[in-house]
Amino acid sequence: MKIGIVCYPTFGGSGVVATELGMELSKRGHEIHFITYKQPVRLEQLTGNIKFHEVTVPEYPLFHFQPYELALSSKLVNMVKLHEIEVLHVHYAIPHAYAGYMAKKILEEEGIYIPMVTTLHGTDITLVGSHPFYKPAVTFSINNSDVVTSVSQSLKDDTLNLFKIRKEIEVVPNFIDVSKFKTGFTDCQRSLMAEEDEKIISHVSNFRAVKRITDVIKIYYNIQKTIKSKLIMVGEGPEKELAEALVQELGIQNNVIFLGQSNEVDKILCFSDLFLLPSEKESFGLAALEAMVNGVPVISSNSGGLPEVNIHGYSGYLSNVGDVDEMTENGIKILENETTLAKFKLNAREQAKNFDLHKIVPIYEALYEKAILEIEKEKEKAE
Ligand code: GMT
Repeated sequence: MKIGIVCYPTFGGSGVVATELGMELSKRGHEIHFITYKQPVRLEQLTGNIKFHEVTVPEYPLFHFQPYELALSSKLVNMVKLHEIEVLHVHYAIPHAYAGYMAKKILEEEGIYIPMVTTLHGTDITLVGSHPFYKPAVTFSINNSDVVTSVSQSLKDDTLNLFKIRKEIEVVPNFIDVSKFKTGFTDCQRSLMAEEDEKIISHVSNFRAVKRITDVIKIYYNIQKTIKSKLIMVGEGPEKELAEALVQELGIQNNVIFLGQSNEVDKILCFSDLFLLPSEKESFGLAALEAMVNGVPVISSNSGGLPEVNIHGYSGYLSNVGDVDEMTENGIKILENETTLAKFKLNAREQAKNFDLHKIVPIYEALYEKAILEIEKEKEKAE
């Protein structure tokens, strides 16, 4: 199949999932066209089978806001025609599903029928999408997609509660390439980060308020009173300065390392002993899955889709949002005993196997095939 993928090309989970999906689909023989404003960060290499088409928005002084959706719709129309793309897969409803729908309708005028698969990722529904400014457009785009998927049952439930949805929503969980982590990294240089008798605790996110990174610092502060350890913070975002200030205030600056944005998250996770994700909201928690596949147990909140990923008492523990004390206790429970830690590490990896890309990617392929067949019938009816 010739598949057009629209996503955010940045470090966010939705862009990562879209990129990994495109790369795997190309390995399975499909022709993939990424259509976005920048080459996705995890897109390792462009090949004969993976192409990147940049959406540019010409600056014009009259526009206070540059019309990205319009530029994206036009680019989609042009690329579908030029490369004979058969299906569009848009990740994140805003504004991708809206722009995709416009492209679909423009193409229809020319007798080209193309289905659009929309994947809902979380904040496009729970934080941004449900805002009155966007709600009518998001509702419309979801109802007018040919196929709608959500990355967890919890996100599906939220979507049905927040919007008037007529469309069936298929739950297709996020995934990870388990085989990539079979042997682990041989250059896992733990000694660069911590002393031999120290445990390593980590957190990876975009440091937005929803991630509650001050809770991460507080949990670590409490744990390090009992367990000799270091905290590695990976990412950039609006709450970073607040977290840095809290680290100073608590006097733990020698034990907390802010690494900034990294393309080598797996190298950090491979020597981590515990991963913290106390988010206010998390439709899935891809960061938790990335930790687990590296054999890192997860202390998380029980918000959104996290209970579908992290299993309480098995791959880690879950607590109510903001319950720093319980998260601390559970973290210590895992770290204080080497046998317990080894068991949780093993379990974390086992649990991650349920989300192996070889199980999930065929589900997307089947959805594309079904959508193409349906649109062909629609075209026949129209002719
Ligand atoms: O977590 C973020 O703020 C980024 C956001 C995104 O769209 O990139 O992540 C969302 O999508 C990820 C991939 O499906 C999920 O794993 C995250 O849980 C979800 N974030 C939230 O729901 C807050």
